[in-house]
Amino acid sequence: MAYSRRNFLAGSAIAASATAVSKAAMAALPEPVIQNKADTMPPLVPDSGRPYNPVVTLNGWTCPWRMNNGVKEFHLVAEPVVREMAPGFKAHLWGYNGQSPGPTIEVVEGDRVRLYVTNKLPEVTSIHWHGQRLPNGMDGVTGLTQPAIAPGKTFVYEFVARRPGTFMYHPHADEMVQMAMGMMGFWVTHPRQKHPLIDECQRDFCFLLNAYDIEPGSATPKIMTMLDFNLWSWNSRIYPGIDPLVVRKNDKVRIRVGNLTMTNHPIHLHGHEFLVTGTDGGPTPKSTRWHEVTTDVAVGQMRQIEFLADEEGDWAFHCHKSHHTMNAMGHGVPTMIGVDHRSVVRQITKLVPDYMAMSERGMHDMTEMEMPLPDNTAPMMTGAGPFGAIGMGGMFSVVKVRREQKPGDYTDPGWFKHPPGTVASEFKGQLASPTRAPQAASRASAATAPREVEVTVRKPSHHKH
Ligand SMILES: [Cu+2]
Repeated sequence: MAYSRRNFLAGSAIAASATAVSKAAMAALPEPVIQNKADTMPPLVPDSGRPYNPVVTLNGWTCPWRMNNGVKEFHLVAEPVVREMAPGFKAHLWGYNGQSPGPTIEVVEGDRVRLYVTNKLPEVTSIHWHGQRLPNGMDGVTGLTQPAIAPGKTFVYEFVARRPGTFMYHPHADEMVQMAMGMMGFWVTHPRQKHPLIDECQRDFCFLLNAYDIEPGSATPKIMTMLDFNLWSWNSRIYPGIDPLVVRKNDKVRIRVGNLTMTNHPIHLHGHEFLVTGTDGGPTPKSTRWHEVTTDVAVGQMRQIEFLADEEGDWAFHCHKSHHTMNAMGHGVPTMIGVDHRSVVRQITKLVPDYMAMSERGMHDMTEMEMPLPDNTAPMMTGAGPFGAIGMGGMFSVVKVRREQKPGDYTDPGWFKHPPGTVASEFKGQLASPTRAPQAASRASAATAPREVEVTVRKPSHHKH
């Protein structure tokens, strides 16, 4: 669907912001465009400047710009925001233009870009344009290349987007706090003309990996957390709050991922192999590309993957660290698999009637449990699929490949309707009893045979030992 900027503005509940900066001062600036929803907005087809095939930001949007004498002008407002991380769960974050992450900046190689940054936070900030070639004084490092942007002040950055690729932006002032609070955004520089290393794609998605530590029942991240985050998110959304990546069968698909968490994320796609076609340094030489189904994105890195979506279905797409596909879990939960703790539960239930014993059979039961949760808390593992509970949270989504999807249509087609006979199902025939492998001859002698030890009970253990 070809959305003009007018349609985009009309259809996306955007409002001009009433800023603390004086009206006269703001008159010269492009009006900041504020977003108040966490929906995935349709691609913003450029209505000025060089043409390009725009990206789709997962649960996000692209920042509209103003052309001023050949310069593309953007206006970012750093401010406290309320981000709906999943339906029913709102976090009090810091971000840009009403959301966290901020809007995606899309420009074309060779564009001169002017970015106004207004600080409406209670403390100083700055923006670093992660990965860009630019004059040193535009690099955004507080104290090193510029003075900090004080609350209420607006700074202007200007440089030429010199190389095409996938980039990010984030503060370089009180970074630990400001990034833990959600301040970050995506940046895509499209090639100016046909590029030998950049293929045309029909779908081009982007999102940032981020993480928060928000205690169940509260709304503000704990900014001192370094490792034990409990919300692993894509664009400050957690599954099932992350939209599906909807594509038409046989579309060439590009997905751009940037990592601004404190750990690496092996990003895994089901049903297809992809090539890593771009990194932080831009497009990769063709001789360095090989097919994979998982690519690790380290802290501060960007990765760009591409594949031909030629297999219809609902394909899982997720971080392969299994703790990163869960929500708001306490890490102090002991492992109870194999432990018969029924008698203990009976004792505790006398004291605490609502007490729920966890998972002596594994944790899948948690997905179907109607457990009372504190207000403003996302369930730990969730998502209802056509066959029952999906049992996923956090960094998980679905790539939906459909034959009947119209070109450029991103609306969710619902669950895949599998052709008859193509779904795994219960076997109802006669089962043969298993044949055990015979003992090796050298082990037969009683003198040399190791004493068989069978471990039956794993003691409740703690994550931190
Ligand atoms: Cu991960």
